[in-house]
Amino acid sequence: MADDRTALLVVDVQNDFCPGGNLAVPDGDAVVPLVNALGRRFRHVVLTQDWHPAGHASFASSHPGRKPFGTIELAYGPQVLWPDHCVQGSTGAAFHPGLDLPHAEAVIRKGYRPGIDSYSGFVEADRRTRTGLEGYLRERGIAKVVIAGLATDFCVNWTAQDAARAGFETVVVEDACRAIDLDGSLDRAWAEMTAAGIRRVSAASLAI
Ligand code: VGL
Ligand code: ZN
Repeated sequence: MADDRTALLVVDVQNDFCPGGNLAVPDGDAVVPLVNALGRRFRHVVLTQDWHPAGHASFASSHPGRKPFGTIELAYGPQVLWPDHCVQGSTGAAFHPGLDLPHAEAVIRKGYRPGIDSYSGFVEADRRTRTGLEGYLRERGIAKVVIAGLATDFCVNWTAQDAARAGFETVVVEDACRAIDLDGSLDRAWAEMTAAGIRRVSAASLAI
């Protein structure tokens, strides 16, 4: 059992990121049993939830003539355009029905400002707007975060990097994550996470 200063951070295990969803991550639902089993090893579990208003700036449909998976320039920099996904209150935005984490203590929603995306659970894509997660974890006395969920190369990667940057000991459980893998983004994500001192483990080898 993990100690009181360690939290499991479950990133975006939502219907739209699972097969049949609007932005399905290949094999995304395969993380559900692993995340559930991991959850039983932690006293403290926190979830993130991608939570966009209709017409969000990250949706290709909000930019006439643009297609999903292209890139545009927004005020804060380049933005990948996605299919409409995780619209507030929709079934797609709901957690996967198989997720079984009744003791989860907080849900941090992100990406709810119409003009700002947020892959990270900590800081939105403008790199200024904070979700409150860092303050929440600090106030709770958390020093170490173990991260699992979707997608490895986007929300898991950005969340892990911001966790490490904020000074949390950061571990990513590789087999409890699945990737979108857009133009080599998965290899890049692991290179970035490794360079940031983030530990990459399997659920079986995780020592907590
Ligand atoms: C995500 C793309 C857009 C993710 C969220 O959870 O990785 N990816 N919104
Ligand atoms: Zn999103």
